[in-house]
Amino acid sequence: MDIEEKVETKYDSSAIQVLEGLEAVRKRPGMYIGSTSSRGLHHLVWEIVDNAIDEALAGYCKHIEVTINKDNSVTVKDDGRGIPVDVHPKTGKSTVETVYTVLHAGGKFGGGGYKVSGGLHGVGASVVNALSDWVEVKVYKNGNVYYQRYSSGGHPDDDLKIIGQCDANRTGTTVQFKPDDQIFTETTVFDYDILKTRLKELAFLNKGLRISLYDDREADKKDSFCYEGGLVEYVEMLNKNKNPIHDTIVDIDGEDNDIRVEVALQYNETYNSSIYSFVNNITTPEGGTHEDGVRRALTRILNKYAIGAGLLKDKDDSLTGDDVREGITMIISIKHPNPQFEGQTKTKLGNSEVRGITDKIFSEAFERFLMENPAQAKVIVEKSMTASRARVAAKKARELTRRKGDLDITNFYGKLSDCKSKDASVSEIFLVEGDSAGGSAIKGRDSMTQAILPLRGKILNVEKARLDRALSNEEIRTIITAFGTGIGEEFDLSKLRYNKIIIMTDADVDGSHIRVLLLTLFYRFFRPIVEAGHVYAAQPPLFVIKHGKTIKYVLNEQERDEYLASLSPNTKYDIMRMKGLGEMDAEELNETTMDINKRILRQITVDDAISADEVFSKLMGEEVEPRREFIETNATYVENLDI
Ligand code: 0RA
Repeated sequence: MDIEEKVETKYDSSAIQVLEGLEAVRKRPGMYIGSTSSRGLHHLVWEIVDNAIDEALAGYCKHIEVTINKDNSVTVKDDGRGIPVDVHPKTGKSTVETVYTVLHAGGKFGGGGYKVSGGLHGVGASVVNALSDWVEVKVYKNGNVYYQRYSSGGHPDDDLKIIGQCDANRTGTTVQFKPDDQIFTETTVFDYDILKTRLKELAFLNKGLRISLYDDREADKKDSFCYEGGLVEYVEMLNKNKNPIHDTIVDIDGEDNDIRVEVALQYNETYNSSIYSFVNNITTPEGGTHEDGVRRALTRILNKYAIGAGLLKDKDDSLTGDDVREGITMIISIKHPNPQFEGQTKTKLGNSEVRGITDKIFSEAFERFLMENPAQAKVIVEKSMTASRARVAAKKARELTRRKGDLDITNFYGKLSDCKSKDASVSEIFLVEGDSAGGSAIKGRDSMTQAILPLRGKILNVEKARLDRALSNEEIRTIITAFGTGIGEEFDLSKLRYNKIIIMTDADVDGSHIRVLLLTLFYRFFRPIVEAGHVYAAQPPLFVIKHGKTIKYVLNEQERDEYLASLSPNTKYDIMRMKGLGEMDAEELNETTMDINKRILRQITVDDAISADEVFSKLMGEEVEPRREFIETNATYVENLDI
């Protein structure tokens, strides 16, 4: 084969540069994949899957199969055209080798590809190679099976070679890689559920594409996702436990200037808005121009419709953005050849031309939907008008709260034992279950930096309540006042008075319930506080082990057993199950749960906003059955709700 001859002659200085490139990746893996933790490990899979998704977007790949192998390597197989095997003009090596060994070669190979996936991280297959113990690539095309292997961080074992024949019609690429345990020192074990969640999402976002996942470490563990309806089926799933108020899910799919715009939406009985947007299959939690265009159009079109239908007479009564978003579940997904990301976490779309494009595509299609479905249009507009009336009422309630807050200052400060420091960056607030634990916490705290707010009753379930009703709940008002951020339109994260908000509840069912209610409140009404990582759960210990002068607190049975096993065999010890927080005295509470040098806090993170939304609507919504089912199958998950 002439490929090999050319490769031989060119295998000189450029080869050395290539290896230097991959060496740079190994020196600073975090710069390329974010981290070398479990998250970074899974990132490797996304890099490879993204390439196959690109091939699907180009219209050539129908099925992507991901397998976690017994040795914790991963195989990604696609039925696309196969990576080109000819010599790449720039590198003088096969395109396959170029893709796997030249940094940032992704996208630039081959011709005419509509490369849109990745985008945000899309660092390419060569990074995966650099961070792998070994990689094997097989390309099926021209009736041949081409093969190349790389090892020790990306060095080709040999050139690309034909190792066999295949059906003349068969095309595709199969990549298998084993992450390097010298790089991924924390873990090299892939998590089935992490892969499953994202692959399912990718299947929703790319209608008609089948994505299968297999786990060869366990018998019969597999899932396969394919959604002909795409985003419509996604919205259908999200609204499953939220009682939709109209039948047809609005389905919008258009293209303008090489920008593909897809939107699906449906209103439900809740008062929350669940809007999720994506650019090139990547979630954009900070929104951006694509989301702006759709939001703007939604408000304009519903106002126009309400006026046309004679429902809105006075211009002063115009529906606001918040009004028309109450109870909406909407997914916006655009595919852009050249996205520009900005914002703190680089997850906000900045391309200004997109705003007008999504506005136009959305408004035309949504207006047509309203005209063609007058009964459903009426239900939607009436929902927005009710929201509008409630908004006016809530504003009055808020004004009342504010005034009451001023008058009632003694009452408020009677409940909150604030910290002395006014510096939010060092201050923290404990939300403590019950007055008795609250009392001990007040005695056991560091009063300079730790504020205590004892919670008496059960917190209102805000999943079933609108802002105005939430505001009439005393506990919730106290929390809002303590946080200092305001709520709703007036919310301002920079006014948060504490760097850490620590939920301190017992390690039992009641405690979990209160924790979930608080998390629901934060997630629905103070989401930026959660997203910015300010919310924590205290972890009171379950056992105390005493031997000699040593007192050891442990969190669970496993830690207890490990600690006991670590003691020398003839240690004479006492072990006690800790009682509830309320039964600990101030010193014990400080020692086990509050002292910043000894305590263990669990940060509540929102890795995946859509999953969190699903969890809350299942846990807190109207329907009892899904809640029971969810708690039964996810008992431990509920105990450790890390959304
Ligand atoms: C560019 C051009 C061609 C195929 C591909 C890229 C391609 C890349 C990857 C990466 C993973 N799977 C892939 N499948 C296809 C077309 C080449 C041709 O028509 O010969």
